[in-house]
Amino acid sequence: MNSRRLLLVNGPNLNLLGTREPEIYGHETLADVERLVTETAAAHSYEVRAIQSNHEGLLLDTIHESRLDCAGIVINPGGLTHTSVVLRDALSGVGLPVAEVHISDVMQREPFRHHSYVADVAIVHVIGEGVAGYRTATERLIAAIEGA
Ligand code: CA2
Repeated sequence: MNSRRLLLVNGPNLNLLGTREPEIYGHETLADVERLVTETAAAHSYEVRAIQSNHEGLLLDTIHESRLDCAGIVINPGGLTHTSVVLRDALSGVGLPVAEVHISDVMQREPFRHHSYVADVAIVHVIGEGVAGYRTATERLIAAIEGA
């Protein structure tokens, strides 16, 4: 296992970041998110493998493969947060430390966004800090990996 690589997962529709609904998700793009996490991790000598997909199975396959060469997972599961037992099982199954990020404050939105299937398999939760929350999540995850 490469202990200095993180997997960054962005789920369905997050490829649309920066193109619509800026009042909820801001103006930054998915590329900005991936750059932010990559730079944050690099400051701690970690590299990042980034995936965004609108296909649940591809997300599961990528998470499964990460168990071989990653030290942890930063994930914004998008809408799968609120629906997907299989995503939760994949994260639980690989056994890596997980940081869950949400750009918006899901607890202040519709009731169906209040429950997360991922929350109790994640050790870090960052909600409602905008895109900057990915930096917070990455730093907290690395601190946890390193036992700080
Ligand atoms: O706040 C978050 O980060 C969410 O995970 C985003 C998901 C939503 O289903 C969750 O409840 C909360 C939606 C991602 C879609 O992102 C878009 C971005 C720009 C334009 C349209 C969709």
